[in-house]
Amino acid sequence: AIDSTIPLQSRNLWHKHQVTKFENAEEFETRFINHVETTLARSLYNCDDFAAYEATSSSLKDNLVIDWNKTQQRLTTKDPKRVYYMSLEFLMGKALDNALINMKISFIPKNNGKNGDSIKARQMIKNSLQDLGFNLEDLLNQEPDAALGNGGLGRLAACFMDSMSTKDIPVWGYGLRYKYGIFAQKIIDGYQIETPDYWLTKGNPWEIARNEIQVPVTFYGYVDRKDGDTSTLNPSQWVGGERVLAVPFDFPVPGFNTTTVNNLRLWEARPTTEFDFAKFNSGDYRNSVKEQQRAEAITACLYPNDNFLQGKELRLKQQYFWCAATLHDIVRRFKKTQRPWSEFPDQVAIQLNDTHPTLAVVELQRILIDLEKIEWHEAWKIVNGTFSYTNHTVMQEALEKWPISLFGRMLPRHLEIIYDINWFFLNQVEKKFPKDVDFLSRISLIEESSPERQIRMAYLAIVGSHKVNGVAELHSELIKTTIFADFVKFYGASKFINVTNGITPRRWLRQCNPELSDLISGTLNEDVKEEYLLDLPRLTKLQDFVDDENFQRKWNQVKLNNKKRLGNFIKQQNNGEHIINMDHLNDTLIDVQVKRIHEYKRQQMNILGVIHRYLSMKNMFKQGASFEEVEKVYPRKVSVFGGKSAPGYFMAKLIIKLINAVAEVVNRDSEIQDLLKVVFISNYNVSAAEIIIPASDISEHISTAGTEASGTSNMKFVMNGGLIIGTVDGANIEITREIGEENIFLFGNLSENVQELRYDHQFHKTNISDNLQMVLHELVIGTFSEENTSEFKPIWDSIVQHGDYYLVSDDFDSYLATQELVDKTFHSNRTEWIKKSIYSVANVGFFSSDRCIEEYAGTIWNVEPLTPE
Ligand code: B1H
Ligand code: IMP
Repeated sequence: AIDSTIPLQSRNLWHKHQVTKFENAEEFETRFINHVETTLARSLYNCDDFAAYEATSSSLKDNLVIDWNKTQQRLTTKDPKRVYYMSLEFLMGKALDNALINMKISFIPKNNGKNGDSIKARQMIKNSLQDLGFNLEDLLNQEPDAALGNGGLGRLAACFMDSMSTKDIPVWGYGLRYKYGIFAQKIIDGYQIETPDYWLTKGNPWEIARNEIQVPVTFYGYVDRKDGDTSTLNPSQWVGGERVLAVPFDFPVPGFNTTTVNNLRLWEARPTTEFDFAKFNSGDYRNSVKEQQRAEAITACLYPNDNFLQGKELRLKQQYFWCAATLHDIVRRFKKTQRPWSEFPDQVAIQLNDTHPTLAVVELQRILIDLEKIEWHEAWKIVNGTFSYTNHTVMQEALEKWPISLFGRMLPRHLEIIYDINWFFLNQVEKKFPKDVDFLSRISLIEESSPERQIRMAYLAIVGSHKVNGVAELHSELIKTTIFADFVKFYGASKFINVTNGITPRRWLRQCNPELSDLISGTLNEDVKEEYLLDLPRLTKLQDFVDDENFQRKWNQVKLNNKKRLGNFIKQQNNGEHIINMDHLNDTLIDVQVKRIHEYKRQQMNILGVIHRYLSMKNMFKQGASFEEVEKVYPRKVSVFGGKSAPGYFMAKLIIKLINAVAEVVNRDSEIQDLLKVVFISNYNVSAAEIIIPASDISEHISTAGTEASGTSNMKFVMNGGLIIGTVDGANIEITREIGEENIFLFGNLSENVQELRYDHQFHKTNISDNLQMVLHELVIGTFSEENTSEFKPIWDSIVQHGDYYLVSDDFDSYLATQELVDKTFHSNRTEWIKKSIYSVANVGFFSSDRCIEEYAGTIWNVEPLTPE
């Protein structure tokens, strides 16, 4: 075969033996046993749960790969415009259950299936596994989470991949295949301890290693220019020093109820050279493998920071490695079509998920001018038409900047190109705003800071893109008026748009909450097809059932069952001991705050609120109140926390310790009994979220106004029938608009007041209310830190002494008042509560990531679905 395609005369044979998908139980069972015997080299005598998980996954993957091939062939033949979604994080979670749910098959049942009868793929496989001697749920638990991300940003990328496949959008996701994902969190003596997450220990049946593809990537070195050629605008040769190889691993991403299967391509770094035998033989063992390890280090670890820039050299190396390999692949694919370069932006849309992939802008410009010899401005027009950038945060400490010296050493040619981009850009600015030196220096891609000049990656991303978007309405307004205001002044406002985030209802309703989704599909008469999962606004029909008592009862029962599931999960984490009273679940308010631990997300305010409740209860007891009397004022409540702190984030780690210390005191207080419990769930991740979220009665989204760009778990909780307490921030605002303000508990200062309040704190002492005073006092007398009374002093300091940047003192009293209202609503009028819950779910449709993807496709990418025939 020439050119790796099969000659025409041989193709009939290929077609005759075409590989087919399994389409019923028997075929699945055959495939399963096949994989056990051949892929795994095992048999019915040594097939444990893990082997069965692998065989099931491999069987399903076979089906997906067949559709994957068809999807890719269709793309090659039709050659429509494709989207490339570049993200350094993809928090995919588990793949098996998701594949079972998304697979487009309604099978004929195995026994006495009547004509027209059908059964969903998941149920069929569950039954088959039962017959083969396995329990599906146990097999699902065998799979480690693919946790290649920190939090919202990474999970958003995963939801988008699901929606793009579901909506038949031609997309390739590109990222890195970290050997270690986000660390696993252990809590020891109340402190967070990080342990490595080596998720590939037992292999990964969901990936396809493309060992035969090896893309060389270089770093460091110097720029070689012909004698006398001084212009950096002319084609120049970058002679790299260090050289590594990028090898892709492909992950099929199935859509729901479609045969479109898109690709997520994650790169792994490999050494180019064999290890050095000479050094090895001379006894220099350590240095003999050094170069190899240096290469492998590039994709070894995910950086575990959320909303924070660490600025390490290895991180920049990761970014360039990934951008170079990805651009190489995209350009190769484009060149296969032999179209003229001017058509590149009509064929390729590259979305930058935050500034992490901004080097791709520079790399494409370099490819065009240095390798393809295209004139600078022509090249830049192509680049600008190709890229678009999503901003996810306005927090200063998260905005990427790279020191010139580090950058220039690693990527000398790229630095020249950035200077040239900046030069042309500032020229245009100067033309529009002549002689405004201050403006020029503010808007420059280079920050003239001490000790050293830095490249502002967000500015580079803006200049290199044709569209910039924020992730919720308030956030998109804020970027226009604060961090990017100068760019709005220069470009006008139309370059900056909003696309409010969304989540996939397949994972965040169907998969995590089977009982609720069954109740919904039954009620909507969509038992088999579950069309609402493709068209979430259909949920509004649930409004017709808000007053139906029978429906309300069922709705409440589902929540109760999910609370039981959570109770058992917590028991498991606590070595079999129940913290929660399982007999009282229906009248226990489960209050949840699970997300990355960050001062701006204000877990500290939550735990201070818990302490306030505890102290008030103790006071009542002290004054002679009976248990029943206390219960009347402070009915049963469990405060659930969960989340990881960045390993180097002192305050976040201290907040974790405080939560655990409070839990320690409260949970063993015999007077309080089960009226109040505090639980810190360790190692919060996607799989834990799937258990926690469906169980919550109320969840907390209480960031300082203006700091949380969007939040996406707020949407997940609402989708699962939980109410929320929140500040007027991020997507909380649009959630309020969609579900109605009577169905959400909002409190606190508005973002337009934040600046002024912070300013005030700088000049006047923080105004501490009596409530807050009472709580803070306990922090510094050692109520929760007997051994080291000053342990929590830094939390006290940050509020009282250091200007209370996150405005806990300004919001605390209204937070407490709102909590009181929550209690009252839950305990004194449960029917009202249930109605709010139903009403909220009925109106959550807007937050499907399908809607989001349609907005991106229409307003930014200009791509259309490629529907399978
Ligand atoms: C979000 C990040 C982030 N915003 C830097 N920014 C990172 C920034 O490793 N880094 O350097 C990692 C992550 N993550 C989150 O994005 C926002 O805080 C959420 O509000 C938002 O919902 C989410 C998705 O848009
Ligand atoms: P790539 O775009 O070259 O990376 O190819 C991606 C996938 O598209 C391949 O693995 C094939 O499944 C499919 N593909 C590539 N080239 C062809 C072709 O010429 N005909 C049909 N399918 C193709």
